[in-house]
Formats: sequence, C-alpha cells, structure tokens
Amino acid sequence: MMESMKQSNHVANYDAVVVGAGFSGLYTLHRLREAGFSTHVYEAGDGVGGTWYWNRYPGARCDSESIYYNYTFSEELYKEWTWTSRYPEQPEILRYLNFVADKFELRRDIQFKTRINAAHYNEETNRWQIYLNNGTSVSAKFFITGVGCLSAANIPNFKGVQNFKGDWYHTGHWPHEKVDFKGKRVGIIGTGSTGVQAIPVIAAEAEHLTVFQRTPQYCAPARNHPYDPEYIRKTKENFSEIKRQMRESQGGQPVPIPTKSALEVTPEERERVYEEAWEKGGLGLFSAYYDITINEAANETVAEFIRTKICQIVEDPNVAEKLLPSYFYGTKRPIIDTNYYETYNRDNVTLVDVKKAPIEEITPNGLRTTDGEYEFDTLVFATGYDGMTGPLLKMDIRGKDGVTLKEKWAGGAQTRTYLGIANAGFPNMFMITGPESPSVLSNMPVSIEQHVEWIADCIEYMQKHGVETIEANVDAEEAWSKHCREVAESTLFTKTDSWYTGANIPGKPRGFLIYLGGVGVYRQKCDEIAAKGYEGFSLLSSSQTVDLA
Ligand code: N01
Repeated sequence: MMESMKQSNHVANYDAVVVGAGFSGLYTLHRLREAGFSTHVYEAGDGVGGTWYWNRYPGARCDSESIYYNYTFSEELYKEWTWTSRYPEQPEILRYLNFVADKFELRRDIQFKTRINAAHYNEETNRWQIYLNNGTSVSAKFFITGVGCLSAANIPNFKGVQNFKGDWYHTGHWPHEKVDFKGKRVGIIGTGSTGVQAIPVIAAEAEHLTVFQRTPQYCAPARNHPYDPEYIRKTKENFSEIKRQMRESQGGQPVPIPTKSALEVTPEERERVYEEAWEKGGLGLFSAYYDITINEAANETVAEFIRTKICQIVEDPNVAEKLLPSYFYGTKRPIIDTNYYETYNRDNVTLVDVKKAPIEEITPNGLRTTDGEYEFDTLVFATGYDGMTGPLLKMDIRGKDGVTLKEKWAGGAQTRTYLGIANAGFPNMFMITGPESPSVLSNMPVSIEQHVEWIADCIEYMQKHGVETIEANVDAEEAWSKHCREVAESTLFTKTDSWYTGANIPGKPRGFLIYLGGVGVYRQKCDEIAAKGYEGFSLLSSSQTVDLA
C-alpha cells in the first residue's frame, strides 16, 4: 500500500461514495439520498457539471437536441426548465446542472476540489476504503463511479511541448476566463467533434488559424436555431410520451428505428432522403437507413453524399481534396457542425495534412512537420481522450485479493464487465455508463438515468433482503463481454481506428467497449436480470450466499 494511504486520516463512513458531480453523480446522489442512504460525492472541480464544467472551449455545445438532453426522472424539473435553442451551448447546459443541484439541494453532500486517488475493497469489513487527495480517507459500503467516459485528456506525447513559448490548452481543461485570440496566430491539432466546433469560432477571432488535421471527418450541418415557445409548450405537454420513446429507442432520442435499406431504394429516392436530412440539420443522415453502419455499400452512399457536399462548399479544390474523408461514415462519431467546411474559405485559415506530413515536434515558436515549420502564438490541443477505461484506470481501484482494475482489464485488452455496470472481483462497486454499456453511443442522460435507477433499485433490494454484497459472476461477465464483441463485430465500427476502439492512444490495447445493441434492448436485458433476482450476480449475506431467485 502506498505510504500516503497508510497514513491517511479516516474521517467518515457512508453507505455510498460517488465519484464525480456531473449528470451521473448528481442524480445518483439525489436518488440514493431520497431512498435514505447516506451518500457523499467527491468532485475534482469547484462546481457541478462534469463534462460541462471542464469543456469550456469556444464553440462547445451538445449534439443531442436540448429537449432530450436532460433528466426525465422528475416531470416537475422537466417542466420548470426551458431550453433556448436546439443545440445548447456549454454555459446553458452548465446552468441547467446548477439549477438541478439547487433544486434538489445537492451541494451539501458534495465535496468539491477533491479527487479520489484510490478505492480499495476490504474483504474483512465488506467495505470500500476510499483515499482522497487531501490525505484523508472515508469508507463506504458502495463505491459508485460517475466519472464520465471522456474525462481523461489525451495530450499526445510530442517532443518539445515544454519548449513552446506561447500559451497552450487542451479543450477538456479550458480556463474559466475567456482566452483572447484577437490578433493571435493560433494552431489547433485535431478535427474530431471538439475541433470541428472550436475551429469556426477561433477562426472568426484570431488573426490566423492553422488547422493540423490527421483524419478528415464527415460533418453535417447542425442548423441550430432558437426554439419556438409553442414547440416547447407541446414538448412539455407530451413529457410522458417523449420519455417513454427515449427509453425504448435505439439511441436514447425519440427517433424511429429505420426499417429500410439504403440499397433497396432508387438513387433518386436516397438522394432525396439525404438532402432532406442535410437541410433539416442534425444527425438525420446517420439514422436514414438501417444498414448504414453494417453494410459497406450502404455506407458508401452517405459517405459519397457528404464528400460531394464538401466539394460544393469548399471553394479551393486542393483544400476540399484534403477534407475528403474515406473511412466508413459513422464509425467515428458523426459530427454536426456550424460553418465548419465554410471556415476553410476564409483567408485567415490554413489546413495542414499531418497524415501526409506528420508532426515531428513542438518548437519554441510553433510546430514542425516533416514538411516544415509553422509559427503561432497559441496552441490548442483538440486531441481527444483516453475514452471509456481511461477515467476509471486513473484511480487505483482494488477489488478482492488486492487485484487492481488495471490488472483485471490488462490495461484495456481484457476489459470484461457485466452489463458495463459491475466487475467480477469488485463487490459492491457500480459503474455508471461503464465500458460495455451503450454510454457514448446513446443520448447520455437517458443511459445515465437508466444506470442510476438500476443501481439504486439494486441497493434497495439488497437492503430489503439482507444482502451484504453483490458481485458479478465470472461466467456472466464473460458471456456479456462476448455478446458485446459479437454485436460490434457485426457492424462496420470495428473496421475503423477511433477512440471507440482505443486506437487513438498509442500502446492502448484495442477493443470495442460500447454496447451497440441499443438503449431499449439494453434496458430490457438489465430489467430482466434484476427481475430474476440479479441473475449472473452472487448475492451474499454476511457469510452465506442468499438464494433469492
Ligand atoms: O476527440 P477525438 P474529440 N497527431 O478523439 C486528432 C464527444 N464530444 O475531443 O482522427 C495528430 O474525436 C485526431 O486525429 P485522428 C464525442 O463523443 C461530443 O474531438 O485520430 N492528430 C482527431 O482529429 C466525441 O467523439 C461533443 O486521426 C491527433 C482529434 O485529434 C468525443 O467527445 C463535442 C493526434 C481527436 O478527436 C471526443 O471528441 C465534443 C496526434 N498525435 C466532443 N492525436 C458534442 O456533443 C489525436 N489527434 C457535440
């Protein structure tokens, strides 16, 4: 055990300790506290919000429609809050989460500016000992992680970063005060969802922006707009139906599951459907036909549609050529943008292809690729995250026999979970939107609510039946992981290098850690398992297995 942990000063005992005060942690606290469990949340930031606390980069906004990107556990809350536009900006989402924290008086059980360094399971007491970065420790019967899937920033290990004389930022750790780009030459590395949002906004302010692109992306216009009050009124009126549809859907939004193949319709009909989705804005292209993410030929129809649009929007054919993506559409996160491709028509923007001429090093005045040096005053890393497993493995989590989560998952390659909620060998630990659950390939608040409710119901069940510990069985875990892999392998997702597969982090073992079966199907499976007395889990009273089936 680390020296600091041996010396830690034990300060409290709780029923449940929760990591993180984002969408997951806030609702977990509320739900467990309402059920009478003493619950405490630790949050590294000095406010609530999680992802929306940290991601303050220019242009940050959500790509789920706001009316679906909120909690639905309280009809009163849903009706009290009014979104201003279709895709809200980060400050508005952060205001929403603060509103939730105020309404349910959550702050009194959240300790801010505190990180959990480690959580160790004690087999003698059946409790988790949790070590904080302030040198103290607490214990809890239940250890619940609400750390988010994308909170461990990836700053590539370029040679020379420490020599850069200007300011540099990672988008996921953006300063609270405004970063002034006026009169500045700015460089940005990365053109994922984040880069695509930030690039047009920075370009509008900076003297010059140089974009370093490794992989061109498929984007479709967001066509964000303010909401009509009448539309909002109807949405609130239809709360129950919208909630039901979200929960039973594929992706967590009330979008009908497509039934037609892109290949069974005429090219004219397909073009009409794609054109309509493009004009409407949002993620409509992704869900236009059921086989877009499973059939290469179907996928190519939408990929080619977007490539044609890029060539129409971008005036310089050489720049347009560099922006044409070639991977399977949708197998990296489909992006919705505001003036992304149009930004390359500006005189103050330069696009550099770093796949062709890779980055060699960061220099005192900028960056050098194999083609030459680029100078700028400010550098922005929009280089993404060590997704899914990264935030969990940043903590020293140890289960039975002192086995670490890192050892169990072999750093990623052997990641096995039961439902993305629990791990064999880690009793009474629950993950909210963990690896092998629908998580990031769904509308997050819907998946978060489902996990929080399932976990809280489970804890209440345990209390009611005198169960001391719950632990996933190895065979149930193996079967679930196998099922996840089989579903993923039946799609095109596994054929593309992306953060979904771990390919964005050098040396990270590959695997596809998101359950692609859909939110509705997944919920049903979780509910069935609970209804069968938590099938696939071992439930123990103080020393015996409790047969509750
Ligand atoms: O990160 P990314 P992100 N040299 O990993 C490049 C969610 N999100 O922060 O594609 C050069 O997607 C990398 O290149 P490549 C959403 O789930 C949601 O943009 O690996 N380039 C890529 O271009 C999303 O998927 C919202 O070849 C390097 C970029 O950096 C997830 O967050 C908004 C490099 C990273 O893209 C992550 O998005 C924002 C290197 N060494 C984010 N390393 C909304 O809701 C990386 N890159 C709207």
